[in-house]
Amino acid sequence: MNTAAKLGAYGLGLAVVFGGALGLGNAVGAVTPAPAATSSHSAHAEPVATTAPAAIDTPGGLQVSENGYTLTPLTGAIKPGEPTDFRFGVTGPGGRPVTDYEVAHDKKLHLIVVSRDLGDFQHVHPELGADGVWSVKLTLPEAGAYRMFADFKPTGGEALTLGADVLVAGDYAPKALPPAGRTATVDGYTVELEGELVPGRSSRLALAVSKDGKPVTDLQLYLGAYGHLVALRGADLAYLHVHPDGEPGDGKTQAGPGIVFYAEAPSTGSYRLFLDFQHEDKVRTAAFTVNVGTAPAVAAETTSEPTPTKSSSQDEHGDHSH
Ligand SMILES: [Cu+2]
Repeated sequence: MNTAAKLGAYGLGLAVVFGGALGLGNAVGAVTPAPAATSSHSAHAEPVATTAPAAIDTPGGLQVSENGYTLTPLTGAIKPGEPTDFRFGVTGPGGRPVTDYEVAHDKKLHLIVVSRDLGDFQHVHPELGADGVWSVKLTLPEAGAYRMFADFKPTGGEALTLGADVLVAGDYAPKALPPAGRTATVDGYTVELEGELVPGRSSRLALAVSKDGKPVTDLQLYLGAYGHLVALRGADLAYLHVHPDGEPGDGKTQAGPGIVFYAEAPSTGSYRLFLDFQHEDKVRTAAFTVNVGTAPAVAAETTSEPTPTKSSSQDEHGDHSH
């Protein structure tokens, strides 16, 4: 079987397994090899006019510097559980501090800080000083490693998510990722997840919010939307590209119970999804673990006994500084 035929068969397989709403055309397009990978030494892929979806770039959040923009943490030692004046800057091409940003989802910059084991999640909005230094009061609850993600679009530049590690001194006891599941609870709310993450492709995720068994249909706007979804890959905290389906005021986007997103999982693996939503004047975060793809055969053979589960360590944080 030649390569094209193999790819074709693969495409067909994908269409059968995942094809539902996407259709065969899409599925085949997704595996059409991009002509970029040639023997040429040039790192510059020519812009290619093609109907095939572009290959997924390196996910965000894994680099402290990208496209000439560099994230510079400025905070010194951080103690667990103590409020910190968390500060950082972004420099642009030429090394100058970036002071002009475009507003996206109501803010010039979104800062996500998660513990490395994904047990703690915070989504906050720092203040920008005239000198280009961002600052926000932040409490990192426990010792260990954290990743900060700065999600922003410099004026005149591309949207970026830069990532940097943040360390908190002390004894560190990492927790396992909570087991995969389609239901998360937070503050008396239940959120159900529908849809699958598909490696290498954008796919639809629908989240439905209910309280006391009743669908919530009066979600409040938070940062211009009824929900915000952050998705991170467990093994390296790659920050997935997520965009909402529709927007409030377009005549079809409802204030719940359903909130729909399109998300791109760059590979198989375990992911943690964090949904921020606002109801009754409070922002809450529901979190899910999602496994994408199948576990290696070796692992499957050795897991005849149930994995020890820490019962719902879904310690969600509603603390959002706005
Ligand atoms: Cu934000």
